Amino acid sequence: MKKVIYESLLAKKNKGQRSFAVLIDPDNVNASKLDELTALAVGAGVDYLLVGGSLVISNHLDEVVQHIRRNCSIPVILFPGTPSGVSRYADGLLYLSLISGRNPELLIGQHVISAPAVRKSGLEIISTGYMVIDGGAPTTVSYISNASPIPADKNEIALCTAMAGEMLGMKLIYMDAGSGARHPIREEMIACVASHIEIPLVVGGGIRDPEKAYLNCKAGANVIVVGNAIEKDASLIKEMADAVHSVAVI
Ligand code: 1GP
Repeated sequence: MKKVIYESLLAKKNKGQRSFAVLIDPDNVNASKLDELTALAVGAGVDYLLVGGSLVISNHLDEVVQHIRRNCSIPVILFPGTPSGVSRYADGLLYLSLISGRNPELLIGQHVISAPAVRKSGLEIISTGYMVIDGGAPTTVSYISNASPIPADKNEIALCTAMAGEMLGMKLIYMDAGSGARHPIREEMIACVASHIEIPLVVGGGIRDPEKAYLNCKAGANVIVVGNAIEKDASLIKEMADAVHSVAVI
């Protein structure tokens, strides 16, 4: 099993370095948009490109991933909403189990169905405890998952969920307020979870400005994911990356 991406994440965590990931939704890009995003990402020193979404309607995931790979060497990690969100051209795949919900299909059911294809893909598989946190309004992920998000002020539920995920052997915890969330996750919750787990913590959903990205990192996030805000204003990539990389706390 490949471990290149995960080992790089662990090495950065051990050195106190934060990472910045840009989320690309295949439904919202064409070739020229991808050229623009990858050029900005390379210039800004973006650490990872996540590709996927809760609801991928278009049928050009392979094309999108191949286009990115031709343009740059930033690792491409799939962030699939469904088993069809897999492309063998990527570098890795967040193998998400929705541990904040109680929908058996998203905890294990779809994994069983997609396991042979995922194994055959040859991708680096990163087992991820995926936690959806209430972002103040329903998001695509909260609707599609048919599972209640963790209330935004229930730090102890988030903490116990993340601890359980870690003890079950998951390699990452991804706390997500959902794409375009009205309210991003509070720093108090991030700090509470980060101080009780040893595996890397990914945070995303509704982060719109570099200040928020910075504060999330200070609170303990190891990787910040931004999608929507960058779709609206790609020039934010550099400011966001600089803010995230400016935090170096062990
Ligand atoms: C969503 O965490 C990601 O799953 C990113 O969210 O699109 O709101 O940045 P945004």
